[in-house]
Amino acid sequence: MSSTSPARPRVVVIGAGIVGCSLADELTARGWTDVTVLEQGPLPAPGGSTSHAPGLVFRTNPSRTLTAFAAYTVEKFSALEADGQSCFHPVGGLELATTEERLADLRRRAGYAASWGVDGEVVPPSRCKELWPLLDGTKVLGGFHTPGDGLARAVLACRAQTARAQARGARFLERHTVTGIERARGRVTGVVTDRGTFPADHVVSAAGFWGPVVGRMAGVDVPLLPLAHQYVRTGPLPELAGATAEASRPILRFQDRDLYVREHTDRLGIGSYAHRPLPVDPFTVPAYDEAPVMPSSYPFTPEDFAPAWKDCAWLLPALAKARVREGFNGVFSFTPDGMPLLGESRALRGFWLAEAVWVTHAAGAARAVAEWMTDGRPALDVHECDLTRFEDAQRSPAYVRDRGAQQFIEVYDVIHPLQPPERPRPLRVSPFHARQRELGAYFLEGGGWERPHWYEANAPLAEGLELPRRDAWSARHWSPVAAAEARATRERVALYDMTPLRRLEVTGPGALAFLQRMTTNDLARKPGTVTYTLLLDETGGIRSDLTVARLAEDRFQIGANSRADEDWLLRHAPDGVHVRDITSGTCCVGVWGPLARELVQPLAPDDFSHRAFGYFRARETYIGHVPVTAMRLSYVGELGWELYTGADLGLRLWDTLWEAGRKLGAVAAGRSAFNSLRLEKGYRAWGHDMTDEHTPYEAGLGFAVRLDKGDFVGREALCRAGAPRRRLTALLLDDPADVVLGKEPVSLDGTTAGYVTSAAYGCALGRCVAYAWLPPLAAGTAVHVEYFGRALPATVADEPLFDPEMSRIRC
Ligand code: FAD
Ligand code: THG
Repeated sequence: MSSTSPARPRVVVIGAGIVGCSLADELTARGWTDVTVLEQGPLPAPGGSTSHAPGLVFRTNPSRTLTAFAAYTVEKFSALEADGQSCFHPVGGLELATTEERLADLRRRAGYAASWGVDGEVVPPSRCKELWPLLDGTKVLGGFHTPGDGLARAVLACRAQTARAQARGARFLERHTVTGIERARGRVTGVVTDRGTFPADHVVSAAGFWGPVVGRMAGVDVPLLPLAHQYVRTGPLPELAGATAEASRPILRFQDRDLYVREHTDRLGIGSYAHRPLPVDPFTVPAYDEAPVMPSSYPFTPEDFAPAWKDCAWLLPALAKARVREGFNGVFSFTPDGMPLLGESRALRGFWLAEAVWVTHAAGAARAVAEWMTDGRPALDVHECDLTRFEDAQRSPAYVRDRGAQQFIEVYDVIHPLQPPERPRPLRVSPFHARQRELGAYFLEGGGWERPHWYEANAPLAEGLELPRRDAWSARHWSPVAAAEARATRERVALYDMTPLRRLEVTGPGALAFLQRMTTNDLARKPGTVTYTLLLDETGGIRSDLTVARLAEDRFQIGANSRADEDWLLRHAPDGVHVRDITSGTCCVGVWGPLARELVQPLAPDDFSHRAFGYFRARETYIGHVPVTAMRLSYVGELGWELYTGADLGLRLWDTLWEAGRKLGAVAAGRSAFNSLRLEKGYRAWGHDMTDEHTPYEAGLGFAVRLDKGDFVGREALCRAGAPRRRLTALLLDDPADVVLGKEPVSLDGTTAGYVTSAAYGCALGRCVAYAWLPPLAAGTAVHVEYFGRALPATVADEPLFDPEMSRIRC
């Protein structure tokens, strides 16, 4: 919470959909009772997406955060009622497979469910038919049954939460249209409506797909695209005659055809994502009184639904005699990555977003925002939802449109964790891009950057390499060439494009004091040193891990992770300390391997010997004609340097290194080798292996904390922390032929005890390395990692797995 907020701040929430109502409930439950919810439509069904949502809640999601949000929605709404009716109807969920690929995907989803604590099981066609007698059992190959999923009664849940919040003092004002946001000195001060102005210390936009409209009033980007999605109800089905319950069968997903189905007593409701994207301009949505039905409901376009109907009748033969009785094109939000937009704007303090949230995730997302506002941070890691996460190049209207539409198209597709977006590509390229293409780079994408995962030019090196055969899934976006590149790095030397590594420059007379206060390690060392350090929050949770190079008394270069790092530093920076992201204008090559010194030394005017240029040292020097900042460190665990220069000189730098490397057998190597090497060495990747839910001690990063250096953010919490109850644990898969990819459940004595964070085949180890969150376990403990329903044996290992003496780096 910002220090300028009073003890009982005045909060205005814009929008009384499921998100706004849930938020009012969560805030008032935490004692922030001065809450006013402003809603342009009539209550309790004001005409937004919530007003007509069929309310299917499937909790299982590749994102642990979204699954936790959904689990809380189920838990909360199950305990809520209005008019004697529960706000959640636990009919269960059933996802169907009609193809082998989908069936395999359901097994993988069952793995996510187990990892995140959702009860579910993959069942045979006979059980699917038993659960859903209307199915043509011959069409399905199996299903994923989750008994705890079901139907949220969204409008009822709005009413129940409104009543609770009102009882604690909140006001809900219908037919108040917000037209402006008032501000002074970078903070919100009030909200203007057509019926007067409401002073506020905090304003939350929970305006659903109107988010961009409210965002514009506040001068805050809200990167979401409203899209229409078709939903129909059939007439009564004779097969369901006599039904009295609203629904009694599990909610169904038929993802192979982009459809879902629920019962409405003796009828079925069918939702379709099978049609073309139907974008809606949020600035031209009619007001409630002008809308034919309601603002979020557009006229049904039957031609878009025709193929979906045929597909549904194929699966549910009873539909052959039925027809669509009513349908509409309902509007809701899609973001470029399909995740919600949560958090406070830095440019306009006190202005929060709680947008692009499904009913499924509404209670959980609202709780997270309420915790964030009242406690300063959500209990759960929400970095995937953080509104700061998009790069500048990912905020253009064109990008939001392209990616939003693609999210709609792919909503039910089987998506590989490495699958890059189709469009817009290429967006960001490093200065070495032309050379990478010449070398046959296999590009994937991250943060808008084209990132080589391996280079086909290295294919000859993979010949004769003995590698275990991979299953089709783990073979996707992978090549044996990556293993050859990893080996070349360990045996000779390789060039890695590190340009996408985020770089921040921190300057000014107070820069050292500021960074000392913000991070855990001691940075008060002489210019020319690099320090590995952590950004913590007040509770001791890891917000990021950084390298900080002191290049001059008052000038630091930081190697960072997400955009949130810059945001966090900027929020805390005192006057006179400047924080600037320099990533775009600069580039970086990592030169790593036992021959790295032989490669670099002849090109440099300075002494690159171990004595003259030690480990974790930095200096400004030259590589041939190119001025560089050289830092001696290596995320892959080999001797070598990160060489930074301006983007304009990047190609020259690459070519110079490449030419010099020829006689040493240097290769260009990609992300795939990089990831494998860093896991062998035990280097954590923030956002995957650890987040702000974890302390440095749990994550095995206690060595980067200097409690005796003076106060820093998070220190007090660390001093109070007891012995870790869980640890980031290194596992080695027992069978050299087994590989896993990440997020798989790990079981101990037959019970799920944790989950894999990241994993890769380690060439030097000849096994797959997997890091996992587990209770503290002794090295040698036997566990199992579940992969597509198979229990793969694995063993807890001592860290680091590779080169524990550091003999390869400190030489
Ligand atoms: P909304 O419900 O749209 O609420 C936003 C409110 O803000 C509106 O009431 C609006 O009037 C108000 N507002 C906007 N601008 C202003 C202003 N300037 N001043 C005052 N008030 C303003 N999700 C699921 O989880 N499961 C499903 O099965 C499901 N099915 C769906 C089916 C259809 C056909 C559609 C369209 C959506 C479906 N969704 C489903 C998505 C879900 O409905 C939405 O994601 C969710 O309801 C969004 O809730 P919200 O509170 O953010 O937005
Ligand atoms: N390079 C640079 N900055 C970075 C990364 C990088 N910042 C973000 C991320 N990657 C940080 N991650 C690590 C992880 C481990 C190490 C460096 C960056 C590392 N650790 C050594 C170890 O643990 O043995 C040394 C630690 C120490 O001596 O304190 O090298 O890739 N520029």
